[in-house]
Amino acid sequence: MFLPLPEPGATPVRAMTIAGSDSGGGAGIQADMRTMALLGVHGCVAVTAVTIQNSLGVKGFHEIPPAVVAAQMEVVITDIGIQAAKTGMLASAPIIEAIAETWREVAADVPLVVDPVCASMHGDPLLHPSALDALRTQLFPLATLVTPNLDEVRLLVDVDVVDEESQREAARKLHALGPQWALVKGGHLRSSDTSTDLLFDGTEFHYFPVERVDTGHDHGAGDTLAASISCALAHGYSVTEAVAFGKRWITECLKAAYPLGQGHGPVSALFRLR
Ligand code: PXL
Repeated sequence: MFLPLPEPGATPVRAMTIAGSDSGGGAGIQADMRTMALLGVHGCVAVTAVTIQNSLGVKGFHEIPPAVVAAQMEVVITDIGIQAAKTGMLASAPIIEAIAETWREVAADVPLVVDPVCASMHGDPLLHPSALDALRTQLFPLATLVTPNLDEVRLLVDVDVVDEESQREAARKLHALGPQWALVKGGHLRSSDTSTDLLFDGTEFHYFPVERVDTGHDHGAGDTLAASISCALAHGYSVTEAVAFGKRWITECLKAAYPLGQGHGPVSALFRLR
């Protein structure tokens, strides 16, 4: 369940989140940093957008200029150094292009988890529709792993995942866009008590059945899963090991989810403090 912790005073393993800020603290950068910290990983940040949101939804967002996103990445990666990164909300095509260009220049060999965030759980858009192509053509080919949810799968490769066969078809189509691995979540498939995620490397299908946790509070679940996978990759785990680890972590975070405000509460990594 946990990753090796650093000794006090020793420099921890570092991971970077390239993502948006959630003013409500449940998702985005705030969720990523919480998971990184509670797994003993030093989290670094390239902020892409500042959302104005609470538990009821996203009221709007302010985009960070692409050059500022790129500069955050560059100064951190060339000084502090990172062993893995993840992307979340990227907002626009110019931001995605700046991230991809910088990644190719300074981090080409670092494991990268791309969580292709398109909308909030309330359906509020977090990515301009015109940016889908940049995601597919610029960022996916750089990814070690992509982790779309089923709505994102539909937008990206036009597959409705309703059963195991369509889940495999989605994995094949996502993999064809260039990432080394594609994870197709089974979280929204309602046919069984377990949720089975499918991981594909272009050759073999790997299945990850996990206990389904029914909670009304799952804000930040996708972010937390991708962040925990990036932490395990930063520690040198293989992709299959890192996904297995991430599934265990998000299951515990879902069990610990709590109500917040008048709407949806977040998944919680805080269980780790007990
Ligand atoms: O959970 C996806 C997500 C990612 N990043 C930010 C968000 C959300 C969902 O609301 O606000 C900033």
